[in-house]
Amino acid sequence: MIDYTEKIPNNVDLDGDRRLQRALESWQPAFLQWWSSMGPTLPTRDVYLRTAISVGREGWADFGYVALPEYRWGIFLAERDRDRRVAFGEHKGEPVWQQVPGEYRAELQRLIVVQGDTEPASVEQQRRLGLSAPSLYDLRNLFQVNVEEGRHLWAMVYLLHAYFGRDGREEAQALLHRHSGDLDSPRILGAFNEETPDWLSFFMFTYFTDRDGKYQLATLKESAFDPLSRTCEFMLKEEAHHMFVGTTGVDRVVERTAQLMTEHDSDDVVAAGGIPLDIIQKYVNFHYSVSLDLFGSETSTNAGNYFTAGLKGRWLEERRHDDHRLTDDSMWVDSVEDGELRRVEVAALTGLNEDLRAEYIRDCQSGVARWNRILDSAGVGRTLRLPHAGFNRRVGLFAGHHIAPSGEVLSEAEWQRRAPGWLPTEQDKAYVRSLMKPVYERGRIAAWIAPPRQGINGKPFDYEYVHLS
Ligand code: BYC
Repeated sequence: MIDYTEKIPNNVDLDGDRRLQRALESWQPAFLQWWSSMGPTLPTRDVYLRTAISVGREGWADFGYVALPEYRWGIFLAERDRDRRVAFGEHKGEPVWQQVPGEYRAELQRLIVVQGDTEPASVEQQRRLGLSAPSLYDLRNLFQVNVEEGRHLWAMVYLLHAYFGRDGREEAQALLHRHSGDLDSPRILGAFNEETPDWLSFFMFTYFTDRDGKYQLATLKESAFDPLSRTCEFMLKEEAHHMFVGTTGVDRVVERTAQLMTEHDSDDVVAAGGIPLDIIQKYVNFHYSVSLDLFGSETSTNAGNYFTAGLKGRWLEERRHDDHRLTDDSMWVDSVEDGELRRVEVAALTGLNEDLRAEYIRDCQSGVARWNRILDSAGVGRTLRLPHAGFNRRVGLFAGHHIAPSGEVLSEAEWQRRAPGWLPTEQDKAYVRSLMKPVYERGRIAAWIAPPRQGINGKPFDYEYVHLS
C-alpha cells in the first residue's frame, strides 16, 4: 500500500532515507511552482479524479473530488520480484541490478531524462485545452491525463535523485526549466515541441503519441536496472487510461462526422458544425508521422548498445523466440536510395528502433480499423488510413526525402504542391479551432463530437465531473 500520511506519498520507504527525502522535498515546491505556471490554465474548484492507492493488481485506484493543486503526486513502484533476472543482452541470466553500474551510468541517465522530459512537456502542450472542452466528461479526462503525466515526471525524478547523485539532481531541475516549444530551451524530442491547440489534436496526441509512450515504457520495463523496470511497470497501468482517451476520443469524432454525413447525404459537414473526414485524415497523417519520429532512426547504434547493455529491451522481450542477444541476426529496414524505396538488410541490433516501431504501427492500425468500422456501420463508403511510414518524417532514413502517403517518392516541388492535401493547412486548423467552444453544462456536448458510451467509474455521462471555480 501507498503511504499517504507522508508529504510525498510513496511505497519506496522514503522515510528510511532522510537525505533522499529531503532532496525530493526540496524539489517538490519547484514542481508545484511549475504546475501553477505551466499546468492547466482553466480555474477549477475540484475534479473527479482517480488517485493510486496501491500498486497491486486489483483495486489500485480511488476516485473522488480533488482540487488540482492538491493532487497527491507520489512515487509508486510495482512490487519487486526477488528472482528477476536480466532477460536479454550480454548480461542475460544475471540477477537484475538494484544499483546503477558505473559503466552504464551516462546511458541510463540519458534514457531516464528523455523519458522524464516528455511528461511535463505534454502537460505544457495541453495547458489551454481546458478553456474549450466539449463536455465536463472530456474536461475531467484531460485533467486526469495531466495529473498522471505530472506523476510520471515524479517517477523519473525519483530515479534521478535516488540513483544519479548530483548530476541526477541537476537533471531533475532542468526537467522543469525546459519548456515545450521554447525557442531557447525546448523539450528534447520533436513531437513534444508541437502545439496541441485543439481537442482533435489532443485526441490524436493521446492516440498516437501516448501510444509511443506505451511502447517505450514497455521496453524500459524490460530493463536490467530494476528500479526503472518497476517504475515503468506501474506507469503503464496509468497509461492505459490515456490510450482509452485517445482511442474513444477519435472514435467519437468519427462517429459524429459519419452521422452528419449520412444525415446531410454529403461529405461536407462544415455547415452542420462537424469535422470533415478529410481534415480528420490530415490530423491522422500529422500525428502519426511525428510520433513515428519518436522511435529514433531506423538504424541506430544507440539502440543496439542499450540492448546489449541490458538497459532497454524489446516489446514483450520474454515472449520472443530467439537468443535475446541478437549478435548474429539481421533484419530488413526500408530506406530511400536513388529516388526509390528499397529494403536494406542491417544487423538486428542496429535495427531495434525499427523493430519497436513495427509493433507500434501494427497497434495503430487497430485504431484505424475501429474508425473504419464506425464509418462502415454508419453507411459511409469512405475509409481512413495510415500513411506510409516514410511520410513527413524528420528523423531517420526517410528524413530529407519526400514520400507521399501512398509510399511514392516525390520531388521537392511535387511535395510542396501536394502536401496541403495531406497535412492540416492553416485554414483546416483555423476551422477546427473555430469549433472549440467550451460546453460546461452537465450532460451537454459540443456538436462536433458524439457523447461517450459510458461515464467514468460507473458514473453517468451527465455526472458533474468538474466543479469550475
Ligand atoms: N526528436 O540513434 P537515434 C511518452 C535524437 S513518449 C529529437 O536515432 P535513439 C509520452 C536522439 O536522442 C516516450 N531528437 O535514436 C507520450 C539522439 O540524440 P543524442 C518517451 C531525436 O537514441 C505522451 C540522436 O537523435 N520515452 O512517454 O536510438 C505524453 C540519434 O538518435 C528524436 C522515450 O523516448 C526525435 N524524435 O532513440 C507523455 C524512451 N529521435 O543522444 C509521455 C527513452 C531521436 O545523440 N528514449 N533523436 O544526443 C529513448 O529510448 C531514445 O532516446 C529514443 C531515440 C527512442 C527517443
